[in-house]
Formats: sequence, structure tokens, C-alpha cells
Amino acid sequence: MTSVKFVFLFLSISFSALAQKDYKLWLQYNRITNSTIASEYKNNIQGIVSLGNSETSGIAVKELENGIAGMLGNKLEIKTEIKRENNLIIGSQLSLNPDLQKALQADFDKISNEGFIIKSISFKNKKQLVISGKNDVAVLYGVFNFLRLMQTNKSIKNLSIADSPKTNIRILNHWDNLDRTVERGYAGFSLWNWQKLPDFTDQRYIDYARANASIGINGAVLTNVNANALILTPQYLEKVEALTNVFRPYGIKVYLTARFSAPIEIGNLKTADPIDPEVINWWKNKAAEIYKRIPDFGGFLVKANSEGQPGPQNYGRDHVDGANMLADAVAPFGGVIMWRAFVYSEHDANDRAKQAYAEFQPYDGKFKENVIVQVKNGAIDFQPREPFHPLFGAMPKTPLMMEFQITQEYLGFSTHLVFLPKLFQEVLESDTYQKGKGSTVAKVIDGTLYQNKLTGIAGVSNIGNDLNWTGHPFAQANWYGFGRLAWNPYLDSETIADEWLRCTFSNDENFIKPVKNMMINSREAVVNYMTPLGLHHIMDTGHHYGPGPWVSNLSRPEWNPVYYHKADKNGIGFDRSKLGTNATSQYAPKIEKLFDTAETCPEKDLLWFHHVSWDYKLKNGQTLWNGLALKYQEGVNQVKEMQNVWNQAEKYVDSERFNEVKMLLEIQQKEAKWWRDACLLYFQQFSGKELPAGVEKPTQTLEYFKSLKFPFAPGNG
Ligand code: GCV
Repeated sequence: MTSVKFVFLFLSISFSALAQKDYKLWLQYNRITNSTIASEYKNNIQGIVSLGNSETSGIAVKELENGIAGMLGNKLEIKTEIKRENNLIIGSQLSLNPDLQKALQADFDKISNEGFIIKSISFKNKKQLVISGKNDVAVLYGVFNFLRLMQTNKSIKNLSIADSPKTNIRILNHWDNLDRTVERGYAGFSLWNWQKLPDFTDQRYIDYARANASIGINGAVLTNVNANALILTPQYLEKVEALTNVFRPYGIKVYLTARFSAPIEIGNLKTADPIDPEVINWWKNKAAEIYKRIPDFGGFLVKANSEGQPGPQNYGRDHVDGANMLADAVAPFGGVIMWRAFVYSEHDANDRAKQAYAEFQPYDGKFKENVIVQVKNGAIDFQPREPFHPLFGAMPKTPLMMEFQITQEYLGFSTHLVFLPKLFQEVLESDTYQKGKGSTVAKVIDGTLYQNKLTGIAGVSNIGNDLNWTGHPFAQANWYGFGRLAWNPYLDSETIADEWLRCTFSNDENFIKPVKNMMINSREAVVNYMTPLGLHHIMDTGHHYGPGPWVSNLSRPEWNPVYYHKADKNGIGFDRSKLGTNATSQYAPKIEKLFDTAETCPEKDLLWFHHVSWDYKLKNGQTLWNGLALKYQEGVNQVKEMQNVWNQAEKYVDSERFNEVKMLLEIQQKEAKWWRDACLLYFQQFSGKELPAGVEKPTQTLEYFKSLKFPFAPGNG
């Protein structure tokens, strides 16, 4: 009996230790082992002076206290007055005494409402370090940034940081259903326990808010864009209110998805026509009801007339009518409407990649000022690689927000290690040339290209109730990196990987260097073993797990992979040049020209824009067939290399996370081979050519790969 008890105790201890490391994300606050750095911090921070008294400032102080205790090993006294030197003073601008305010005025002039200052000053001849901002949430951002300096072992000599977010709405889109399943979710069920809300506050809500605040995320859309109107009923709004109350002190606003047909489904109206007075009134009353409960409610995200969702077109109206009607309903309360441009129709014979631009671009300048159009990073759907969406830069009079997908719907679910900030950066850096050279996507979405006041970046969340939040320990880096890029879309993904590794694992350079390199290359690896040279959407359909380039039997043409690769005896690729669908014409002339000719088109996008023969000569002299096969092989080799790197990292990482990642990389390696073999065997039927030297022979037949079925693949409704 005793030994059973003992085993049980042991198991529960090791289980909770494992849960803790994984659960703590990038906020590990491990003891600083570099003694020079540790003494610098200890000497400069001998006390904390907290000048605020709100719930948010209480959170900030506690965070500092815990962070410092973890990293330096000493518990600091919290004072409310500045008596001696070497204090860490935290407080918002108004809480500082007039002399301090004056000393920092020039810095306050540099920051926005959400910006923060971290500054070493000499105050009344005493050395102090101040963290401030214009309000308490900004101070909290400053505190998290200061703790990041500590976690990454940065020196704090003569600090002078004044930093503000470059976008206003930095938001996670949860595709969470009310039954707690998550569309395209690979990390368990939804965090939102609707059944126990509003009375039960799960600690995870607090930890979720804290993690988001630590990277500057300031909004969450709680519900799936494939929306359920019930979320707008009083029974659910009460629960939403409870969540909002938890998130508010962390600076996180709550938004909901609005099902366009809600007036019919829960309002007993006969129509949802956006120009019908009763419908207009229904939404106005609904908005008033929500804002009465939640005065700082953010607004609605809407997917309308897309993939079967209802919308204004059901009534012969257009997206502008729908968006503006909702915008009017929330405008009196300061709310915004995020209206998605992810539209395509099976009744439109046009290339799917052209449809969103064709439909939305003519609406430029027609939306109300509290509408922001949410555009996916590429024109198809969150592929491992897509050229930037042609709408970016093409709607100068309309604020556009970016929609990235953090959850890995098309990139191996939460099983594959893929560092997405590399993908995000590639898109943000793309030059649209819409206003001449330097008109990058980043400048479109931070509003600087066209001086838009409303700006934002959304990320489709990869969070679920798995102990480690995101399924794969390295998928936490994608949540982290999204937040960092939403704050500053000009950040380098390498910097982000560096920060994340140091905060999550270790500051040891022998660990950082190779593992960072592994992360940075992981995105190209997945492109290589799934969709090299511009291939896209050849995943098995429905669940999107694994290869399915052969699928051709679905009712909507653009749901079939064969629609996208168009492989035949003559070659492979989708001709979007002016000889084909002319999708290239949706870009600015300079880019159009570049993409329009196979010879000038970047090879990474070749088959996105061109149908080329199997013998087409690539820049490295290989034929297209050989080059394609070699890319698939390269992807497999890259995963092998990732495994080698990780195996070397064992001594720097706790055994639980080490083993988790090791097992996941083994699966990734198997699946990379599966992708390579299935795709090459399938395409070989058309090319009729042998695999080039260096490409491993498949160990299974094409028929075998085609026979694989995954009826219960996660995330697929
Ligand atoms: C929420 C893709 C996904 C869908 C998703 C849709 C969207 O089609 O497969 O699951 O639906 O994008 O972004 O609306």
C-alpha cells in the first residue's frame, strides 16, 4: 500500500513538474547563471517602488517580484516611496511625482498611449531605474519588457528605452466553437469553459491573459468566424462578460464573431437584410445590450458570404452594406468591425486567387471609418508559402489588417516544428510597389503607407487546453512571435527566435546558436517537403493532413488539389500570367512584370504563377522535374538535420521537453518522407521521368498513399 502511494506521489510530482515547465511558456524566469549579469541586476535593483494602486499595477508588481525572485533568487521589498537609490520605480505617468514626470517628459512625448519607457535616471542625485507609460497597462508592458531584458541577460547599464506598438489592434482570432471544439485546432479543446462560466474562473483564463500581455497582444476574438448566433444571447453574453472581467486588467479587449443571420436565428426576424429597418434596429439594440454589460467591448469580426456563411449578398446587398450597417451599430460605443476579405465562390469561374481582390478592391473608400478589412497574408489560404495578397497596398482609402494563421492547418498541425515568424516576416517585408519602392506590406498594415488611423494584425490562434497550450513545445514560439511582430512588424524573426529560446530554455550560446538556426530553417524545410517551387493546396482535402495531390472528386473545383497544381504530361503549375488567368495584373506594374514571366518570377513562386514543362531549366541548371524532386529530398534532409541539432541539445533542456520534441521530430521526419514519396510518385505519372540521383526511392506505392484515410483527423469539425 505504502509503495503504491509512494509511486502515485512520485508520478504526480513529476507530472506537475513537467506540466509546469511546458505550461510556463516563455515566462520561465530561470535563475541567471551568468554571475556578472546577476550582480549587475542585484546591484542596480535593491528595492521596488510601486506608485500605482490599480488592479493592473498590482499585477505588474507581482510579476516583477516573482520574476526577480526567480532570476536573482531574492525577494525584494515593495515600497511606495522613493527613499534610497537603486530602486526600480514603476508607475504610470500621472502617478509619478512632478519632478520625475519632468525628468521623463521628453520620453513621454515619444510614446503612444500603449508605449512604455524603461530608463536609468539620476533623481535627486540618486540612481534609479524607472518603468513608466501613460497608463497602467502600458506600465505592465514595460515590466514584461524589462523582465525580458533580464531573461535574455541584457545589461541594464544606462538604459533608455521608449517603445510603442506600431499597430492598434493586436489580436488573436480563436476559431473556438461553443461545444469547445476548435476549428483547425491541434492543441486540445477550447480554453473557454462555457458550461462553467460565468461563475467559475479557471486559472487558465488569467494565465492566458498574462501570457498575451507579456507580448503586447491586446485583443481576443473568442469565437469561431464560422459563427454561432447563440454567443449573442444573454445567456452567453453573461459568460463573455465574466471572461472580459478577467482579461481587462491585462489590457485585453474582448471581441466576438457576429453571425450575419443572427437577427433571424435569435431575434425572430424574417430577414437579416442589412438595409431592413428592423434588422438595423436589432443590431443597434444588440450592440447597446453588449456595451451595457461590457463597456470596453472591442467589436465584431465577420466572415460573410464565404464558405457557406450567411451575409449581405443573401439579400442582394454587398459587403459594404453589411459592414457599414454593423459599424453604425457599434460606432456610438467606440467599437470596430473587422470584416474579412476571405471570399471565393464556386459560382465564380475566375481563378480563386483573384476573387477577393476582384470583389473588395472596388469597395476602396466606401467603408465607414470604424471598419477594418481583414485580409489573409496570401490570396489562397495560409499555405506554407504564398506570394503576398494583392489587396495589400491596393486599397489606399481603406484600413486593412493582416490575418496570419498561427495554428498549423496546412503545415503539419502541431506535430511539425515550423517557426512561423519567418513566414510572417517574408510577407511583411514584401514590397507591394503600390506607392513606389518601399511600399511594404508592413507599412500598409501599420498605417504609415496611407496614414490610416485604424491598424491591426490578427493571428488565428494555436492555443488549446493541452498542458503546454500549443501542442508542440516549439509552437509556443509561434504564439510568442506573432505577438512580437504585431507589436513591431519590422522585427527580425531571428531576433524573435533568439529571445524566445533564451526566455523558454537557456541562455547558453552552445544551445542558442544551433537551435536558433534550426528554427530559422524550419519554415523552408516544410515548404520543401510539402509544396516546393510555388506548389500549393495539395494537402489531402477536408482535414488538410498529409499529401493529397491526386484528389479531384470534390464538388467545388477549387477544393480539389488538382485545381492548384494542374500537372499533366506537358508540365505542372497554375498559369496566372497574362496568358493564363492574369492574376498577376492584380499587382502593381513592377511586381506584375516580375511575376508575369517565368524567367523573372522568383523560383520560390514559380508554380504559383506559371505552368512550366517538366524540362524547364531552373536557375541552377536542373530540369524542373529534377529540381522539384531534389527540393522534396532537401526538405527530408533538413528534418534529419533538425533531429541531429536537437539531439545535441539534450544537456541544455529538461528531459520532459527534450523527449517531447525528439518524438515529435521523429514523426515530422516520417511525415516529410511521406510527403516526398507520395507527391513524387503522383507527379511522376505525368513527368514520366526517373528520380534524379540523390533522391531516395519510395518504399510504398502510390496506391498505398492514396489509400490512407484519416476520418478523425483533429480540427476538422
Ligand atoms: C474558419 C479555411 C479553413 C476553414 C476556415 C476558413 C476561414 O478554408 O479550412 O476551416 O474556416 O479557411 O478562414 O474562414
